[in-house]
Amino acid sequence: MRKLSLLVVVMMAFFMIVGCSSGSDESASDDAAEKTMENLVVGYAQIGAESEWRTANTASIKETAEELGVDLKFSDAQQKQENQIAAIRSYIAEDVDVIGFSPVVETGWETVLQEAKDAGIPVIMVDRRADVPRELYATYLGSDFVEEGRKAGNEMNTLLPEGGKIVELVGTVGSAPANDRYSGFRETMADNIEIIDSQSGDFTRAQGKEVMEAFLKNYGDEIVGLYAHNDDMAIGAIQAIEEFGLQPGVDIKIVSIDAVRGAFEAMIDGKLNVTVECNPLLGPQFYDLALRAVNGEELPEWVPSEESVYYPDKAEELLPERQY
Ligand code: GYE
Repeated sequence: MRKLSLLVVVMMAFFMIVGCSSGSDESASDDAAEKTMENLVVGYAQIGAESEWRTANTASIKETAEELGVDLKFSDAQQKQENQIAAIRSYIAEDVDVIGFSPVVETGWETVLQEAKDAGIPVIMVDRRADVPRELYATYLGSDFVEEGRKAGNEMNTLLPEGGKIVELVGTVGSAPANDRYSGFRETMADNIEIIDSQSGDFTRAQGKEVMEAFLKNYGDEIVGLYAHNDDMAIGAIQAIEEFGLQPGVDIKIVSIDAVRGAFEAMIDGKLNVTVECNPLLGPQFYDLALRAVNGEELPEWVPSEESVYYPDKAEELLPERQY
């Protein structure tokens, strides 16, 4: 009798262990199951709110998350790399499924990206690129900034067939778009055009205005052209040019990049000559790539976004269709 009850106890214990382990097998296979948008947790380390472009980009990231039912943790680094690094670290600590970020500058990301990799969290670079080894990120989604610079250079050549002296408002120092728009422009710029000064306006209207004021103070009406790395700096500069008593778009030809609504309005007013498009509506492509990365798919090194160039003659017609 005692033997029998011992056997029963042993058998019960056996079945309990098997039962438990098969239960944990199930949850293990749950973990390995394909993620969907509805159970995807994303940490997104945004740069800041420096321009109209960025505002549209943030809206696209947030609105698309809502539409898809993605759980989004979002942070704004106020244009500071240390804040972005801290945000990425907090997403690693929270064990999110995937991290998206727009590196404010190109260098200085290896350590934190290695931490994400060690934690098994894929990282997608959005809009701006960092200069890091390929194994530290899943993919880069963004524009061809060098090509944008080349297009801007060609536009300046057309606007100034006689050549002349121009000034340049550079974006955030050390950022991928500033570096690439700087070099792309110089690839196509005609020999009769001379860049007499080039300073950063940090991609903001306020600094674009301030730097243009200094340019005008130093060179006055010698300046026949302005190349601005984004529309916001061009819009700030337009104000400075008007306050100086010159006509923007006429006395000083202006080429900028982004194609935000403010640029279309300036073109309608005849104050901006050309804007080269840089598409900020990256939300849908970002979540698609994020989900694929989490589900273990190998992604291409770079997923480029499509863009165009816009002129004053179509600005009025196109403005109502612009989403940013
Ligand atoms: O052109 C500028 C913004 O990284 C492409 O950042 C982006 C740039 C954009 O502040 O307006």
